Amino acid sequence: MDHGSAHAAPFLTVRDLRVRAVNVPVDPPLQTSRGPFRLAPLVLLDLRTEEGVTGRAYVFTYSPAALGPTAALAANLGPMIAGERLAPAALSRTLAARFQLLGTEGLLGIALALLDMAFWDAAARAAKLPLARLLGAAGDERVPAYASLRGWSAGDLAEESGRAVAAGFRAVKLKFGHPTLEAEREVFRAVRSAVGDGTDILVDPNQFFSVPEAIRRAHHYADWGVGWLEEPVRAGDLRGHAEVARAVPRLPVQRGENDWGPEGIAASLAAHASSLLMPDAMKVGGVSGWMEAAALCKAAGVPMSSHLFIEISAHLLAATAGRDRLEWLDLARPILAAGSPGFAEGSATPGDGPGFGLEWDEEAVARYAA
Ligand code: SMN
Ligand code: MG
Repeated sequence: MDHGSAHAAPFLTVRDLRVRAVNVPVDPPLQTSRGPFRLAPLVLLDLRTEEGVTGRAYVFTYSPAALGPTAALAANLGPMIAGERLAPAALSRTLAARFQLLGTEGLLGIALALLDMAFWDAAARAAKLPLARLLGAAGDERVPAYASLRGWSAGDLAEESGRAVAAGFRAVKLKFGHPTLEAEREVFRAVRSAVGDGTDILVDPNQFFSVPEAIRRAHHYADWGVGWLEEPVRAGDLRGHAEVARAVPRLPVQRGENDWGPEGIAASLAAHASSLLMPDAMKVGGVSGWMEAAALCKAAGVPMSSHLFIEISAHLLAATAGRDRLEWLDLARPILAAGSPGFAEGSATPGDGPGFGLEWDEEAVARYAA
């Protein structure tokens, strides 16, 4: 029997990094209980190899104040890996180990995740495989997606949610954390009347409440039929999340977007902080961190959703055994010429090109250069 070549394909070799910083308009602005996002500060990476394959990825630094420092950190990593063979998980581990004493959370963690995502993109492109297939998926998986809405008022959200359902979404997420429960009841009723009973309505107060207030409101949310309550209290308060989850078992508590690495996900699981988890592809440590976290969630029986980063998250969730839902909040679209997931009948599908398919819209990148 012909076993094909007895030798594996040769590794790519890292040449250098092209790092660019952009402030992309968020239009319409994304409203949260912590204030509006009118700009999405993104660091774009082209990881170039001696073999001519380029891996592409981006990260979101939340604040323009963090944009320059994160871009500088990413650029500083280039000379540390130039000439190295590009084995994605191994190279990420080796690089992270160089910062054991500094610690790999915060902006350095974001820069390391940026490189990890680009490593895996380059490896998949070289293998001529979509990232999902390189990770073992069939590649044609359909990942249920929800529309993460940007509005704040009852009127705006009723209109926005109606458009989302008309576009095919079967679930929407509202930013909550209004000063009064009455205001949230008004918002919920307006959205419910806009989307009908067949659409899940999820809510995300972005860490707005104290534990007692979160429990008080959660009882009402459960009566309304809210699909999940995301980050009701301070993100790092695992015990507080667990208290809310225990107090109102009818209402699934969701968290995870602010957990650093698989270690952060492991801590949440150990604390039984929530019945659902949604790691952020960036903060969890890129593809390598995601796959480790996915194994933890699967073993614990906790369904796993994504946070932002729709392009790579479609591939990651396709390859995630215990997947739940993809958050569709498309911040990078203004600077992309390609790479958006497919969407049909309420589900996202990973692109079928090599890697996870990002191509920059160079004219837009120049326009929004920081
Ligand atoms: C969110 C995250 C990042 C920026 C704005 C809003 C929100 C979400 O927590 O889950 O999308
Ligand atoms: Mg959130």
